[in-house]
Amino acid sequence: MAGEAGMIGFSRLIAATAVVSAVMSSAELARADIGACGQPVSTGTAPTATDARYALLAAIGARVCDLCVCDVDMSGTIVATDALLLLSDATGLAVTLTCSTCGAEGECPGVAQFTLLSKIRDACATNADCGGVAVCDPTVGRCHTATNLDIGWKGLGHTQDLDDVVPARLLLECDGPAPCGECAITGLDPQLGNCRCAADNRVPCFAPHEVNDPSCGGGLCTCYFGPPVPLSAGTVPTCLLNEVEAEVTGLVNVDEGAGTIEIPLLERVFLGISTVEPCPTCDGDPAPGNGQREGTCVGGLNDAQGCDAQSANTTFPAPGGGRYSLDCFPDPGASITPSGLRIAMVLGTGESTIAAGVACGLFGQQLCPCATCSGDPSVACSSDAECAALEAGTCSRSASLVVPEPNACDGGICSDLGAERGACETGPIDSFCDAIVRADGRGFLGCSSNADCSEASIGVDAGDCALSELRRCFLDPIVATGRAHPAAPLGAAAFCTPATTSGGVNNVTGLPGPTRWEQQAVLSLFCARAPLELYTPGVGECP
Ligand SMILES: [Ca+2]
Ligand SMILES: [Ca+2]
Repeated sequence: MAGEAGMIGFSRLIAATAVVSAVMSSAELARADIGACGQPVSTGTAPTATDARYALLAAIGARVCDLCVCDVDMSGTIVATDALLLLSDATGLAVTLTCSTCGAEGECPGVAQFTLLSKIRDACATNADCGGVAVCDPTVGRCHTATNLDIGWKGLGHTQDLDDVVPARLLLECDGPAPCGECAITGLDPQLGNCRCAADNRVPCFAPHEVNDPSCGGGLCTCYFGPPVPLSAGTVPTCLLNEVEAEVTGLVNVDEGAGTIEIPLLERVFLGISTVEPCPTCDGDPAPGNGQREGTCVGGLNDAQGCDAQSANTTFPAPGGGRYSLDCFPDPGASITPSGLRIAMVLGTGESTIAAGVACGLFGQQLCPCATCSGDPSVACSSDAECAALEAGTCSRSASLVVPEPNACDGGICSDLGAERGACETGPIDSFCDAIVRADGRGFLGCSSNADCSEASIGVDAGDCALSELRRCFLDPIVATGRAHPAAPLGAAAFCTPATTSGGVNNVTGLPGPTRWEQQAVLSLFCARAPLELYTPGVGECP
C-alpha cells in the first residue's frame, strides 16, 4: 500500500471527494506569491478580490488563516477591516498592507483534514479500483477498508459499518521548520459545516463550543463528529449522533501520519425510523458537500426540508444505502439518551486495550471489561480509578435488569479468530433474511422462519430466512489496533459505552459494555500560510 503507486491512488481518491476537489486544481497552478502578506489563496504577484473574500470568511471563523498572512494591519486579529483593506488593494486603491513576519511554523500545516471512510465502499473488480486505501472484496465486489465498529458485549452489534466520506478537519499548531514532525491539535475547524446552533441544527456556526455565539443568537454552537450514523443490532435500528462536547486535543506527527486524537464525545442515540431506515436521509443532492441544499430530508425532525448531503452509508437505508447530513436531524422524541452518553474517546494509530477487570454481577466471580460508575450511571468505566477521578463512586454493576457477562456465547466460550477477533465456539447461531442485507452481504433482519421475512410481518419483502452466522464476541483483553500512515492512517479506540434509556436496545446490544471503533481515514495536510495548498509529509514544500 505504501510507495508511489499508493500515493497516486490516494490523490485520486482525495480528488474524487467533493470536500477538496477545488483545492487540487489550484495546487497545480504556479505558486508565485501565495502565502505572502495578504495572499492566503491567490497565486499572482498581488492580493486579489479572492484573497479579500477569504479574509472575510476567516474573520467570522469560517476559514483558517495565519495572522502573518491575513492580519494585514497588524492589529493582532483578523476582522472585516482586513478584508476591506485587501479589497481596496485589489481594486487599485492606494492602501498599505503590513503583516507580521511569519515564523518557522509557517512552513508547516495549519489544518489536518481527515476524510473518514466506511468499511464497504464502491464497486470494484480489482484492488486497483479501490484507490490504494482498500482491497477489493471479491465475494461482494466492493472495496473493503479496515473500518469496523463493534458495540456491546452481546455480539449482535459487532462488525457494523460507519458512514463514508465524512469530513473532519482539525486545527494544528506546529513549531517548524519543515519537516514539522509532531504538532498539537488545538481544536475542530468548523468550516465544513460540522458545527450547528444547539437551538437549530439548520444554522451552521463557526465558534466551536461557544456558549454565547452571535451566529446562534447568543446561544450555544455545538459541533459534531460527522453526520448521523445509521446502525442496526439484533433487528433493532438506531441512529447515532456523535456530539463533540468540548475542544478536541491531541498530537499528530504530520510526517508519519501517527498520533492520538482526544475527542470528548457526547453520543446521542435515537430509535430508528424503521428496521431498514435507522436515520433520516438527505436524498437527491447532486453535489454533496458544496454548501447548497439541493437535496431533501426524508424522515426525522427536518422531514421535507432542503439539505446538503455530507456523508454516505453503503448499507442504510437498506437496500442500497443513502446520504446523510446534519441538516436532517433525527426526531428528538425518539431519543433514548436524554443527556447523552459521555465518552472520552481517544482515537489513535497505536494500540488501545480494555482488559476484563470489574465484577460482572453483584456476587459473581466473572470479570467483565465494562461497568458503570456507582455515583453516575451515565458514565461507563473499566476501573474504579476512572470513577474516582470524576468523584463518581466505584466501577460496578448498575441497577440494570440484564446482568452483564463477558460474552453471550453458549457455554461462555469465545474462540480466537486471529487479528484480535472473536466468534462464539459453538453458538448461538443467528438467522437472518437473505434479500435485504448489509453492503457486505451479511444479514441484519433477524428471523426464525421464512414468514418472519415476509411483507405481511415486517412491511417489506426481505426474502427467505436463509442466512446464518455464528455470534461474535470480544476476546479478553479487547484490543483495537491503529496504523500510522502519512496519507491513509487508521485510527482505533476501545472504550466503554454506557446504557441508554431503552431496555430493548441495551438488551440486544449488551450495554453498558465495550465498544471497539476502527476508523480508516485519508489524511490531507493544509499549509498554515497558504490554506488551500498541501503540505508534503516528510518534506514540507509549503509556500
Ligand atoms: Ca487585523
Ligand atoms: Ca449540495
